[in-house]
Order: sequence, then C-alpha cells, then structure tokens
Amino acid sequence: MTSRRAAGGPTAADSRFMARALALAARGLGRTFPNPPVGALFVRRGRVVGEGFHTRAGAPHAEIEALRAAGGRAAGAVLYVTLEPCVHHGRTPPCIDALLPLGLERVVVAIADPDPRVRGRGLARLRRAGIPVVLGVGAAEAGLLTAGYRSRVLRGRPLVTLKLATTLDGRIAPAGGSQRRSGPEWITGPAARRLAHALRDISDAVLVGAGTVRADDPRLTCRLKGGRNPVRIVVAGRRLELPRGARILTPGGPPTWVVAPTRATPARVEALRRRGVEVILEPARSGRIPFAAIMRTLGKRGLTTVLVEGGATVAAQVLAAGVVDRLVLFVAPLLLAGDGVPAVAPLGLRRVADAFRVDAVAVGRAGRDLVVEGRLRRRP
Ligand code: AOF
Ligand code: ZN
Repeated sequence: MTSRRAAGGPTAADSRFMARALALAARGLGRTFPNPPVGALFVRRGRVVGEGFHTRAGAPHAEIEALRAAGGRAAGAVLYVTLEPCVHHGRTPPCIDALLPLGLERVVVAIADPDPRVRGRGLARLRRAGIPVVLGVGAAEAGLLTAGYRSRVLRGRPLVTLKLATTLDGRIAPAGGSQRRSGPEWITGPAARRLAHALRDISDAVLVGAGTVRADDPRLTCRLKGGRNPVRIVVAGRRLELPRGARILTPGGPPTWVVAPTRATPARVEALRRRGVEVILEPARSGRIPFAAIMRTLGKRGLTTVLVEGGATVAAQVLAAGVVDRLVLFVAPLLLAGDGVPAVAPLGLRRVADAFRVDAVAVGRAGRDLVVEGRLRRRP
C-alpha cells in the first residue's frame, strides 16, 4: 500500500482516505448552513494522524479541526480535504495560512470551492508554494454532499426536495383529512417514517403550507436519536391562519419561520413575532407569494437545503414554480380511490406533454412501503 506514483495522480489509497474524509463531511449535513459540510484528514506514512469536520457555521473549518487533532504530526503529511481550502477571512481566518507552514507532502482535494471569495485561489496558493495538488478524487460524492451549498452559492437559492407520502393511487389522506380520534393515522409505515425523519435530520429546513399546520398540527421536528431539528417554515396567507395552540408555535422549540404576504394583518404578524416566530414578509401576486421569490429569500438567509413536505397546494405550487430539484416519494400499499386527497393539487395540465418529468429514478423499499427517488427535469 505505498502511495508512490509517477506524476502526482491519485492512488487507490487516495480514494480510500478521501472516502473517509467524505464520511466525516457527511456528519455535518444539515448542520453547517450557510456553509458547506466539509471533512479533512492528515495522513503520514499511510496512517491517519488527525481528522475533523466542519460542525456548524462559525466553528473552525474541517482542515483546522483535523490540524488540531493531528498537532505536530501534521508536518510533512498528506492532507485529504473534500473542499478546496479557503483563502479569505470570513467568520474564521483563512485555512491556507494554517496549512502553508506545515510543509505538506501533497494535498488531495475532492472539489473546488464555488464561493467567489475562493474559486480556485486556495488550489493556486498551494501550487505556488510548491505543494503538489491532486483535484477530483471523490468529486462525485463531494458534489452530492455540497449540492445544497453549491445551489445557494451559484443559483442564490437552496436545493429543494419535495417529499410526498402517498397511497398507490397517489392520495395523501381520505377526503376531509384523516379522522384522528386516537393519534395520527399514518399512510406510510414506521420504516418509511424513520426515513422521512432522516431526511429532516440532513435538511437545513422543512417547509409546509398553513393548511397542513391546520389539518395535521405537525411538529416538523426530527425524532431520530442523535438527530437535529431543521428550521420549520410555514407559508401562510394574508390572515396568517395558524391555530394559537399549533405545536410549531410552542415556545422553546426549534426556530419557526412564517412566510406571509407583505399585506398580512399587522396585528397577527406582531402576535407571532411576540411568540418568537420569525415572520418574513414577501410581496404577493393575487394573494400568493411566488415560490421562486420565497426560495431566493431563503437562500439569502443562508439555507442550502429545503425539504418541502406538502400539502397538496404547496406541492403543486413548488412544482409549477420550477423550484423542485429532487423528489422523494414514499408509496404505501393502499388505495384510497377518488375519495382521497391527491398528493398534488390541480395545475390545469391538459396533455401528457405537460407532465412534470422525473429523471434518474431509483426505487427502494422501506418495510411494506416503496421509496421512489428522482430528479425533476428542468422545463423549457
Ligand atoms: C466551512 N467549513 O470546513 C471549509 C469552508 O465564514 P467562514 O469563515 O466559516 O467561511 C465560510 C466559507 O469558507 C465557505 O463559504 C467556504 O467558501 C469556505 N470553506 N467553510 O464552513 C469548512 N473548508
Ligand atoms: Zn477554511
């Protein structure tokens, strides 16, 4: 397992160490916004001498965490890092200044940093100092991990995943909502619901419509052991019709943001703000705030990933706005017939050619349910 090779190209050991750095980075998913999840480790004589990852915005970058763990053993080592080291003063000083004095043997990087303050300058500084740099090891995986971050930086909006839980015939509830005498009535089984909580765990925010809050009174928290709660976003209308006792308004819970039209009833806006809710006012067109504008605003607030959880109206609106990047569909082996509420509200589509198309479809199982994932194809 020597790592000697002719012209500085990657070795099998490089892929293995980068896989470890990527696994470290993944632990930051959903926790670092507006920043990317990043993992790093130092290797000397084929041994990891220090590793770390970015835990949250404002905390040290992955390289610095790894350097702290390695101490003096980082001198002359090979650095594996999933994102190009930074060269700018943000909330923390430039990593490059901590790295250059180490006399590193080599630096292996998965992907360049699209942040305009960096964009290749970190790689250039290393090369100028005479340190061999290998770029691109684990690039595909690093690309997936940073899809949200890159979306925020390059498109100015978070990566949006639409999550739906339906019957085989595409229904999300019986007509008039589910009748809950003794707790909630679930469409999907426990395994699929655990996966849904895992999605919350790695998403910066979850978003629902006010109608869903009224119908289901969800908590929108992550109930997995070791999980973390996303920001909870509710899109509401002018009258801000959220029940006073709604669970998302319970004091002391995770942050709740309510997005409402600029002309929302001022007394209700004030009442929500007094309860610690962040109310974001946006111009509406014929009573509705365009979702493209909502996503831009959420991007400005630093969100890199948003999980849209419904209901049917919001699902239809985000699709129509063309802001959905990914779809995760949990399908339960049930039929609710035409009596049930469709997962996506009517959009006036008349022809098959008007359908939303999903690419790269993957199908799995969670207990008795199906899990269908895919990417929304951009519409012309
Ligand atoms: C991170 N974690 O491990 C690396 C980052 O405000 P700052 O100082 O935390 O800087 C954030 C920027 O630093 C981020 O946009 C990215 O360009 C760069 N690299 N950021 O949060 C890390 N390596
Ligand atoms: Zn840095």
